[in-house]
Amino acid sequence: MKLTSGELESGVLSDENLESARMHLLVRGYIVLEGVLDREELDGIRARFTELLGEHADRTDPSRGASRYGMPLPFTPPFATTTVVANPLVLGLVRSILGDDVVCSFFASDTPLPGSDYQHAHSDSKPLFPEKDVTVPPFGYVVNVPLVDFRPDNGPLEIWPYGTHMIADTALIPVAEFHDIEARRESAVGRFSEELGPRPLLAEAGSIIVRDIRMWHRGTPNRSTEPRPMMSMVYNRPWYHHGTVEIDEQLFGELPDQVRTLFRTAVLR
Ligand SMILES: O=C(O)CCC(=O)C(=O)O
Repeated sequence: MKLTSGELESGVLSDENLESARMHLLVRGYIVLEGVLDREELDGIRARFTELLGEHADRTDPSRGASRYGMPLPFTPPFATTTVVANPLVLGLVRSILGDDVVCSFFASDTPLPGSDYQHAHSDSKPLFPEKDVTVPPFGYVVNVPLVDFRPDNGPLEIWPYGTHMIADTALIPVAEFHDIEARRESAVGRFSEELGPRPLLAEAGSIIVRDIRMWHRGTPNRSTEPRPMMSMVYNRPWYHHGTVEIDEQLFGELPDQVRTLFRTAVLR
């Protein structure tokens, strides 16, 4: 969704764009807000990210399939700025569906390196009520910040935006597990996900992707020569937790109110 300069400056979506973005999230399960972060801020984030990823990859094996790193991020600038973690455009949209009391319970990143492979289609959350085939209203959104353009050749995220976030049959929900990746591809759900066909999510750096935590998606092979870094956060209703965000206690006390509120369930160190 292209935003007007007025929306970008005020941090408030017009009534029309808010309604449209909400419909995209509710029906298709995702929306891309274009041009939210400026180049200068992105350059700073990417530069520090590249240093951290190099150190991380030297001491850790890939955690999300071949040559694909899920790397935690320190809750400090240049990553944890108000623009990134409490972006008013993103929060306005997310709160309009999840309620004003959302929390952020996950702060990390996903990076396929050259040599990465397809993941199997997966949802980022387990069924909330595994004993019942029920679908419930949205309870969490993943917010992804591409730090480079997502191009067809550099391992863009692929998504199944056909209502896969609203599937009620718990047997059909492919939860993210990467130890049995091949078996899952051969499963009925794996075959069906191929038949249905995913869509590459091409997005320019500076865009922010908001997607229902349940929507099927997968990582794809990065065939370029550079990493394809992306920040990943989860905003959710306060009773759901996706992970643990760790924040330095002193820094937490100094955060602007709107950020501290969002991270009120963080573990202070
Ligand atoms: O790296 C990506 O593009 C997607 C990663 C992902 O979905 C995952 O590891 O759960």
